[in-house]
Amino acid sequence: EFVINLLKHPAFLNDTYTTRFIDGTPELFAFRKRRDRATKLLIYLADISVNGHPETAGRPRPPAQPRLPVPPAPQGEPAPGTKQLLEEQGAQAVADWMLAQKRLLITDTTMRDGHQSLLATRMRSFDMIRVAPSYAANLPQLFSVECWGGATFDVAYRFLQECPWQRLRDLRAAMPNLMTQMLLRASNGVGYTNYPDNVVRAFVRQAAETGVDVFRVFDSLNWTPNMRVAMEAVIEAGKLCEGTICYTGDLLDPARSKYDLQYYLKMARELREAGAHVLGLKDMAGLLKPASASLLVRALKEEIGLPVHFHTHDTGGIAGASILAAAEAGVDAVDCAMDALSGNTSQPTLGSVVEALRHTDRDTGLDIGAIRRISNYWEAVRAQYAAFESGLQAPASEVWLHEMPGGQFTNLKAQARSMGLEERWHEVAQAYADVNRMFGDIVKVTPSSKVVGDMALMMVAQGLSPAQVLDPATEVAFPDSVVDMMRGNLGQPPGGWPAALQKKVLKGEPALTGRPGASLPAVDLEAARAELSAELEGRAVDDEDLNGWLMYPKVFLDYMGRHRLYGPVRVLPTPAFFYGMAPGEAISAEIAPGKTLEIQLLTIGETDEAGEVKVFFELNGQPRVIRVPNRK
Ligand code: BTN
Ligand code: 3PY
Ligand code: ZN
Repeated sequence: EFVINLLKHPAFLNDTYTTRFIDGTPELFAFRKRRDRATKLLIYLADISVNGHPETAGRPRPPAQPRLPVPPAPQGEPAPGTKQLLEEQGAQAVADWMLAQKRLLITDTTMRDGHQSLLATRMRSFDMIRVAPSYAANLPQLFSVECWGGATFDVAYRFLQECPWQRLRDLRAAMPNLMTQMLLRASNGVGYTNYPDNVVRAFVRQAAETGVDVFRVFDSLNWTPNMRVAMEAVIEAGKLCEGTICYTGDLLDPARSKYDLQYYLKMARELREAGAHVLGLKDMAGLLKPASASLLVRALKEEIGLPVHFHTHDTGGIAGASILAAAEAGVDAVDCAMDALSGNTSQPTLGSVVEALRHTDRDTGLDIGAIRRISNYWEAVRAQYAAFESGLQAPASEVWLHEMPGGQFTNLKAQARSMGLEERWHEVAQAYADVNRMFGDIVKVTPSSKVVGDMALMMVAQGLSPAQVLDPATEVAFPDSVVDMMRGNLGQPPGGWPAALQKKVLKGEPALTGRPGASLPAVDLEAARAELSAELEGRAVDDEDLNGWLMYPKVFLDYMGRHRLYGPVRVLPTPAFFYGMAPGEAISAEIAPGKTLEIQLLTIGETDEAGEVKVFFELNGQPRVIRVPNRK
């Protein structure tokens, strides 16, 4: 039986402060008032039903008669899995066990990279937590479930109005036999720039305590000195440290010799020396072709001796072949996404990899029927997120031109759309490739990929050619992120930054060549806690909130402000959260274990002279009227 901790912050009933967000809304909300959680949810539902959700306006809508997502029934109690091995014997034992397996081990990425790469990271905890018990009971042979980190952390606070820590805690509890996995950007934490060492350490400690078992640690420039603080913290916490190589370039192309086999082997040795239990091979853009996968995996297995865990994206349409080549070459584990959230910029198709290896010596041992039933659930979930689909219709070999990470592709496309550049997408792709060359051919993965994307969009928007950017006589207003990276604030690429461009960007200012964390002063964590508590008008600040605020101060405070106003919106079903309710519609929302609200929207009134609308509900059988401003 799984107790899902649905309410982490019951103390929020104590309503005493307002925020910038509320400042931006009409007078109705501009006074301080104590309201109970149910009323807050009704205010949210009334507001969205009248005004729509800002994120779904003008976007495609789910089908009118959608199939409801019903998670498959858990078949019996969850059998012991990798989580028990980790708890009972430790991280090294997990690595040894991996090496001893004949079968190909599989990580399911649906709850992290799958939706990050297909649905702009917008999947809500509600849809994950419901199916997690089915994973535990029906797929106990999974190596791990990637469900945290990367972009999910700030998107949870920023766009989904939910606490990422609570998501982790709830998933952890619902899958007691499976290792949870996160993506950690080393010194960049789950953010976009380097943080002080003690902030990185505190974050890792908290993530381990709240529920992460496997940490995939990478650096956006493949600079191992910048990975050690995070890796050491993982090891100290007793969790599995996957020291990770990001793959870029083309292993077999003599013209791209910067990233040749020796480059990867050298990095792998450094990661082993830094204490990695497992070697991650992260092909974030999906560039590793089958023949290269075979060569690289074989070499890493022979020379390094650590288990190898391969991650790729199907943007070019042949990543399944790379997975099978890697499996043939002896890779220990691979990442796949459940069928309904796989393919294109996401991971290769989990069920198809399982089928391809059935009755071979790398048979995964996973139950294909269980996979299909879970995928059917995800298919119905995905339909509810129609607003966040990228519109990408097919895989494309263009990925080998631009080399954009799968997790960035749809995002950059949305950014291009918002700048009116969607029709010029192929120019953006070419500019992205040009910027990479100007920057010296770098690893492009968050956050370095964002810098390249910012620069590419700027060049297309302003009609700047690479020659103009490089010309010392042409004035160029570089994006802040470019200046920051050239200052050395993300660390050093192999061979340093191209000197002439760096000089132009920095206008003669000096650049850092050491590790940023070595010169960033440590944050006094208790003073920070006191400062945050003061910002929250004296509310007690726990370690999770403190770590959230240290990563994203403004995003966190905005989240807290909205939480005060709207309450625990994460308990709302996804269609109600994104589209509100239609007259006559009814939903249930479990605001605490065993405490369920039955909410029916009866009618929406006319807008009065004050510009307000009365929305009539029935809450647990009792009539309730909520007034909200009509902002349309
Ligand atoms: C977001 O910040 O976009 C997600 C949280 C929900 C914000 C609510 S939706 C109704 C109201 N109108 C807005 O523009 N924002 C809030
Ligand atoms: C992230 O850092 O969010 C990524 O997915 C990188 O691939
Ligand atoms: Zn990825």
